[in-house]
Amino acid sequence: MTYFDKRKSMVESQYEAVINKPNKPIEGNGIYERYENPVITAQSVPPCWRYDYNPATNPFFMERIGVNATLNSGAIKWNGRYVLMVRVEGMDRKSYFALAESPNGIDHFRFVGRPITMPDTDNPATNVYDMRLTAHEDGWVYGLFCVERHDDSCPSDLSAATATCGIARTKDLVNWERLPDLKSRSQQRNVVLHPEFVDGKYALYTRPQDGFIDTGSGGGIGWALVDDITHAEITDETIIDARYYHTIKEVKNGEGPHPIKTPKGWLHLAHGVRGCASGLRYVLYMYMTALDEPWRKIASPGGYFMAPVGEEYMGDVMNVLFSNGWIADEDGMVYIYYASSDTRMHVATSTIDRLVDYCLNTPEDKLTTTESVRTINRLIDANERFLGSL
Ligand code: M1P
Repeated sequence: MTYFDKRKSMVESQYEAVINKPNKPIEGNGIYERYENPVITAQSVPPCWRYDYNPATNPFFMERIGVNATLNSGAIKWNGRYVLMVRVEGMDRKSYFALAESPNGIDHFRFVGRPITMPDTDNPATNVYDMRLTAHEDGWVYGLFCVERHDDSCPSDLSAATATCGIARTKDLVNWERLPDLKSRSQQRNVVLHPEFVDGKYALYTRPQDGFIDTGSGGGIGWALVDDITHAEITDETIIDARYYHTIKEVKNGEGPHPIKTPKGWLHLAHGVRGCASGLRYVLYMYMTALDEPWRKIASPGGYFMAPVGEEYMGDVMNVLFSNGWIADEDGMVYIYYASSDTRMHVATSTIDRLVDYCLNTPEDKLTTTESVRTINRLIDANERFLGSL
């Protein structure tokens, strides 16, 4: 066997082992279950996307095009399969979108076809990432994503960048029609399309921000109606989930995937960011809005829903959980796809009933220590009925 053949067979068997590794739940806090293994990592990317298979041009069977990370993925149930629109980040720092699918939503995720060729607009992007998938009632599946370009108004600053919302739509997840980018007075990242028309218009969850990283005066998650998605422009924007001092979303927040409709309201998953000595800390939180007024908050469970644990703390950007994809099955199961530390994809499972219960019955953050202690005492008082004097 040649060196080339040995390496090829080793790489291929390692790849198959990664793809076929079974997953199982490891934690139950009553709200959701985490799973033992990530669902997608850089090693899940097919060898034929990374290796030159010609022994004449690649005698050492070297990896030619490396993958740095697989992260922030949109999600959709498609033809009975659990499909992720994965943000694959190459070793060259450029992200691209690629589809991976699984028969059960928790393991055996396999990339299919090729990386997505996303058409550019007249103003080409340097980088695109973090697609939110929405099967809209107009019959299209939309992908809204962040488009990053150098900020040419600061020619001497190599790190100056702008964030804009890119919009594309598809009927098959593979071939995409690119629409003009969202027009907005501010920069925008984490923009999400609501799945239904509201007052006959397209509805967006937005995240106005002053700069590429800083949200600055952008007060939180916004809401805007758009007449024409093929020339989308934000004219009015109202903040529906504000940031607050000394909370998990003090520095910034952003809508995750589009909300899930339940008989009791819309379930929202979002990320909140706060600063600490080691940098920024990204956690996931939830809130609910009214069924007939998806911009009106009706529940706001205090604190975070999920924060990094164990190896989730470590990766390219430490102390980060981020989610832009979840799937609600008809039987009420919910698959929450989240990335840890901008490096790998995981799944957690729950049910609509449990998530609604979590949102409606978890006490709110009343913003001070005194109020937090009061809330705990109210719980202990109520428990005395069952446990005797406490
Ligand atoms: O590095 C953490 C996340 O930072 C950004 O999110 P936000 O705009 O809310 O700060 C995004 O670049 C996201 O991709 C990344 O995971």
